Amino acid sequence: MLYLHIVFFTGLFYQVQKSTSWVSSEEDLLCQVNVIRECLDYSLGLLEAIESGNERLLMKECDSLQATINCFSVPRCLGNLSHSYRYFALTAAATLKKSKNACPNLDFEILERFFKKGSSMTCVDNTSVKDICDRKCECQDGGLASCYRVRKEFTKMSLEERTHYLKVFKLFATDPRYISEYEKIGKVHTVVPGKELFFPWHRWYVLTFENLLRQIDCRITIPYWDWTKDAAHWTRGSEIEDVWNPGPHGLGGNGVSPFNCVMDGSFKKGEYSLPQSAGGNCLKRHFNYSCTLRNAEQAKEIIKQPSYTVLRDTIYNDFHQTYHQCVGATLAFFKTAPYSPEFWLLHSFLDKLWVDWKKNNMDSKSDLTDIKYLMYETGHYAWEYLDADHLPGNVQVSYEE
Ligand SMILES: [Cu+2]
Repeated sequence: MLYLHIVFFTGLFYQVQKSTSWVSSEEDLLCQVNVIRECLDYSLGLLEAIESGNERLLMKECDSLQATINCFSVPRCLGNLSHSYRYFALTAAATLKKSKNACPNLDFEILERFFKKGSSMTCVDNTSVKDICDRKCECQDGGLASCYRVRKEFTKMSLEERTHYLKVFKLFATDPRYISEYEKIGKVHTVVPGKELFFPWHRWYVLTFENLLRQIDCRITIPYWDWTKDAAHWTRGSEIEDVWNPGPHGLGGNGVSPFNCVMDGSFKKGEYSLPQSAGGNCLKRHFNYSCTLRNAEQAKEIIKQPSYTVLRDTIYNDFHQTYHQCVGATLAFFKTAPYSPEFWLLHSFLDKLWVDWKKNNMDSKSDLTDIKYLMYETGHYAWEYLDADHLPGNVQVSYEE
């Protein structure tokens, strides 16, 4: 009986391996192939055991099957191809668990949620629902439409959510599988476009970085930090919700002399360092305690006034440059700034201010539509990034207040 099951799974496995016709885009296919390759890597022994049909060998592979299940349990891409592999792992696990109690301790509940969620996706029209990748979608004609990635304010996220985000960030920044991608995306910032392309270029940059993190876990979005709400205490790390808190949900605090290395939190010296091409040093901060960051009143004012040029210049000089300089050290230099986690919280926030301004000033025009050359290093034109509701790759982004 067990043997028959095995033949069935092996058949399914090869069939699934060949079919790629469901896949929607090239990027998605790449994501799915990566997931499948990585997750099945844990089960190479299992696959061999399946092919050999040796039951005893198979029983020995319970742990590797569990590792595969755990790997498939993290959603990383939307497509049906990885869905089929999940199904494969789930059925294999269920069968082994049943067959003579081969692997009685297998836990696949976490994987089952994909299939439960899948079947409950027949949603009620005109309500909103979250998809597997946590995108907020509208229900239209019984299906999902208009799915948004939701970026959240960092200090309002739950501590678990923050910890998870930082864990994925750090995995991307330090794991040998991803580190070259991390280095590459940071290097793009060596030459930054001038003020003119400030908003669209950084929108591309944040989105591209977000896409990379979403290949590790597709529920991730880049949070923003609205420091203007509490500008007077921007250096504080003592409260549990503070950005600079030393806990696993925080970025750690100011650097310590003589070298200004960060010595606490998830990115402390010894646990995280910059890529070799950016100096290979510890993450450094050198808070300027006499700095005054812009406050909520000033933020409100700037997004109300109608001139795009005024918005851009004020955000660039008074919000952006100031923050880079006040935090100092790693964040103060083009070449190293993107290798600090605070860089992404900052640029996500500035992008939100642009979104908010646009909501308030629907009729205002920028000169960005007329730029005929591609934005540096991006392969895209500025006008492709003017609307957060319609971004390249069929992406829609919104910011939660
Ligand atoms: Cu910047």
